[in-house]
Amino acid sequence: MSETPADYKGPQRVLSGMQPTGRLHLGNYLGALKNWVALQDNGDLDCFYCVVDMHAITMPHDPRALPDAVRAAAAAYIAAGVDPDKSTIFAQSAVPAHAELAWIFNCVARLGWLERMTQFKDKAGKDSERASVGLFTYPVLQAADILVYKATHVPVGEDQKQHLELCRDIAARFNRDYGDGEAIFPLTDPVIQGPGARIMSLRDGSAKMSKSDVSDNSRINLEDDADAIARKIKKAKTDPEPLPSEEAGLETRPEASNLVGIYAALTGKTKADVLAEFGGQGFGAFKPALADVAVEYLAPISDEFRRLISDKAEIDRILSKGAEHARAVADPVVSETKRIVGFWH
Ligand code: AQP
Repeated sequence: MSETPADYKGPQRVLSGMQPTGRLHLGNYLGALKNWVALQDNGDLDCFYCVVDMHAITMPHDPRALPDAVRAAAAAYIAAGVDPDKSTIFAQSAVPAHAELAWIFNCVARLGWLERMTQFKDKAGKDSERASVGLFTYPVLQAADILVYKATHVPVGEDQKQHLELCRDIAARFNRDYGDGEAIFPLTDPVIQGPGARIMSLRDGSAKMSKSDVSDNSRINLEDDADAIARKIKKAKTDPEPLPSEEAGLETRPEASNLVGIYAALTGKTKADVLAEFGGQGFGAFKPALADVAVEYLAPISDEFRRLISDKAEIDRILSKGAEHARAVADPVVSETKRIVGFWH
């Protein structure tokens, strides 16, 4: 039996999600959302985009704020171009099949696989004994999120690469243990592409841009206005050297490399193109050019976000409709899986 994706005969589906753990930022957009929209507009793929609120409770959270945070994430998806008439947008917790499949996958994944996950080590910090068990098994739930739709493509940023390898390991192990010669689950392909796949903090070129960074100046939020964007780029950490003319000159300059990468991702150019234009110039010239590009790009997204977020009823309608469709696809997959592992039926 071969376990390659080519073996898998099911429909081509896309699944991805974001945590409602804060305001979505440029890293979330360039690393993932932009590719979500491209895959949706490709036309041949059935796309499922969820707000992963079950993942959000793996860390301390405010239960009163969570429902609105889910609505805000859904509004950001739509403002960024995810079309609820073309893609299924829903809250993860509204589809119980994710949790059911996660339990089965907890019994497929091996402890050693999870112990290698670097995101757990980063998020748990030094006192990992006090981290929730949910944070440890987070990648297993993520595999269930994906495979409960038998998704074949998952557009994510580079930081998710290791989790997607684990998802493939779980699918391969399940297929081998239970498949009887058949690929029950696809070996999902990560879609990680473009200069935006890893956007770094504006305050520290060695840390990724993140919702949970305590400094708001470290990120550009999708809902920031023009003044905030220009101010954050002006304050972004850099070095005193002018920009190099060749990409190799960025290798030891993480902050410069990050800003050039952001410019490239926003303009659809390569880093080499950007350096051909700005090589030899200092940040005094480059930062205002980057701010102009970022403001022009993000203004329609933040305007649309503000319009959508003021209409809670409309967002709830979209989330309810999405959940209904998601359940209709996910429930039969879980029923089939339960039968395969031998549960009473
Ligand atoms: N800096 C980044 N560059 C490129 N892609 C990124 N992603 C996140 N940060 C960057 C991608 O965004 C998607 C959603 O991520 P998530 O909400 O599940 O959580 P995360 O990866 O842990 O993102 P954050 O912003 O750092 O959130 P917190 O602070 O809550 O942990 C994923 O596809 C991710 O790759």
